[in-house]
Amino acid sequence: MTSTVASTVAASPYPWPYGGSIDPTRTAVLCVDWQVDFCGEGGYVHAMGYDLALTRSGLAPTARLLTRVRELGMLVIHTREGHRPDLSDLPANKRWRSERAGAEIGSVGPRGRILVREEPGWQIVPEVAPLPGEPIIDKPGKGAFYATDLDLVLRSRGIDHLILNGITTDVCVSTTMREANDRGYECLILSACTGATDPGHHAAALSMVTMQGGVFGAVATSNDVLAALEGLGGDR
Ligand code: C5J
Repeated sequence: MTSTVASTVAASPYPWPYGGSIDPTRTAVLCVDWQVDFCGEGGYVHAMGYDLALTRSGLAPTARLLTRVRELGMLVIHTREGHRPDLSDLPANKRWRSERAGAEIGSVGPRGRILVREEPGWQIVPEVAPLPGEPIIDKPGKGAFYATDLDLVLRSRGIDHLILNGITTDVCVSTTMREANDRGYECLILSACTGATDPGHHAAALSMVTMQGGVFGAVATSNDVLAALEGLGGDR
């Protein structure tokens, strides 16, 4: 039996979605770049010398959230950052900056060619792997709307609310949220289901969302979302 309890997330700086309840037919969970290159041994982030615990911390809460939203039949979408094997979609400045950081995109590392499509490092990690039928958006940039058909996929399914998780908070998740916000999507970012290579940048990226009354949307925990989803009922 469907509950009549309002399914609103206790988010900051406003309850989300504002003035209403989560509509599972208009809301997608967007999983950004949970790839070996960003959170796995021998990947891009590891090669740059960062602590993988920081980018892996969101995996367990994200997996729990995915279990529940899939039970409810909500749309789950995944993104992957990566380039064509011939690197023809890799801007020169992105390449030389990665080289300066000690992990040149396209070079061969322990998990194959760094940030190149189809390589082991480019794969999504098993903890939050896509299920058959879930859309996967391959993107050459940081934002998931740039040079992709994400907007078309979302609009074709009537989605106008996004719940964002993934890595890294301050780069690809943040860029994607800003792009989505400019396109009119109402966004919620999940604090413990994201992570960055620097905890200060993670905190700052979340804090920036909440300024000016929620300039890019709202912030919540996955537990807040799970509590709100209880109000939707559905099989357990
Ligand atoms: C980065 C990403 N950090 N997925 N990519 O280069 O955030």
